[in-house]
Amino acid sequence: MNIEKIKSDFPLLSRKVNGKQLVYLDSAATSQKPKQVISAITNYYENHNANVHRGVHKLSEEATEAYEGSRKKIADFVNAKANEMIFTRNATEGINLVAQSLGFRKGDEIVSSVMEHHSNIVPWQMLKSRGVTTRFADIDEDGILKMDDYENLITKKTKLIAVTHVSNVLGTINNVKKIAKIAHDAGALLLVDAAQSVPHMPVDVRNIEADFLVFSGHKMLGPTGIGCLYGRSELLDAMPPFMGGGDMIKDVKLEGTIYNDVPYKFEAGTPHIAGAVGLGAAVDYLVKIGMKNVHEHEKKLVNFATTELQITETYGNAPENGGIVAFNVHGLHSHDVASMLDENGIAVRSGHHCAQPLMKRLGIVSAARASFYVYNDEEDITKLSASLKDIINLLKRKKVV
Ligand code: 7TS
Repeated sequence: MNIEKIKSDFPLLSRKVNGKQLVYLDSAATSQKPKQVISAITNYYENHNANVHRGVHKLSEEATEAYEGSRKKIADFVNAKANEMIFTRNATEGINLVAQSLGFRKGDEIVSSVMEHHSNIVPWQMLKSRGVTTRFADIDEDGILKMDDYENLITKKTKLIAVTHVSNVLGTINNVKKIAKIAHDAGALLLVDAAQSVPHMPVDVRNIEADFLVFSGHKMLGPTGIGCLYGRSELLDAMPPFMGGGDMIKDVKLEGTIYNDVPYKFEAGTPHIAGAVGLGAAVDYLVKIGMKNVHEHEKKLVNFATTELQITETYGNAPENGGIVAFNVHGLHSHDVASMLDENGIAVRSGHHCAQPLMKRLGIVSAARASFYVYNDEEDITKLSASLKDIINLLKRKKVV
């Protein structure tokens, strides 16, 4: 991978922050966008903009072709079929769609885990009002999910296991294929939160045997406001729609409505057409680099960062890590660390990372986090560790630590 060349595709990466060259290490929150994605969106609005699936006029045909072409491209990217790929706003909406439409009933059980993002906890907890119970698998000291816990928590009543493919804090890559087997052996379904995996490594929904899988476009070089839910056809066919309105119908009479086929049944209203086009361009960009190369590149970066950041306290020690390192400087709140790094133009996230139960499990209130992508290199990490060393030294001199 030619990182210099890749970096030059991202206009924002050339800007300065606080008078310093920007070092962007917050791609787990959202990635930057290459000019290829930005120009695909501009080109769509300048030359093809119209509503989809409605008119027979030329522009509407072109917009529909662009929208459906992107769906096919994105489906291929994770080895799904186009009609198994529903456009949502983001990963969060995909999880909520399944929670609301899968038909959970009183007495049903769900198994989530302590390492989930809130979006893979709260939608399940919200089903409590329907009499649904959610239990949580634990992690070990290395930040790896305890497989025994799944065996112990799963019962005849378990309808679904919901698990993240890659932790947005620890970076742990979970063995979701193994969890799929545990779920299926018990007659339960598996939902994989792939928000941190699809952007960074090859993901094949058939190989991991996921029944549902969600991800967000904005974390994979695409625009905000567009994401995807993959679902096995027979499951999606049997599920009622999440929202009603235009485009999700075949026939509407005042007496009742016949719904459209999947995926349209789940896409009520005018969709984010430009977003889908932008995400399609992002997938083209990633395919050109090759997802194996992306993963290998990030593995190298995370190994380098783990060594460099030994001056701090880091969390998680899984052998397979998806390009994320969370850390704390002793005696300092992560927001203060992130603010000091920002003064040097270094962008890292701080706080609870929408994973408060995980923070509690780790015995901390917050952490700083560096997350890597295709445009990062070892020099970015060296700048981070040099700044951290300065912070530590400075504060030691002031005897704050
Ligand atoms: N699941 C995981 C594992 C995530 O990391 C995130 C976002 C989501 C779901 C939700 O994605 P959304 O696009 O629907 O909001 N994670 C983060 C993060 O780590 N920092 O900011 C957002």
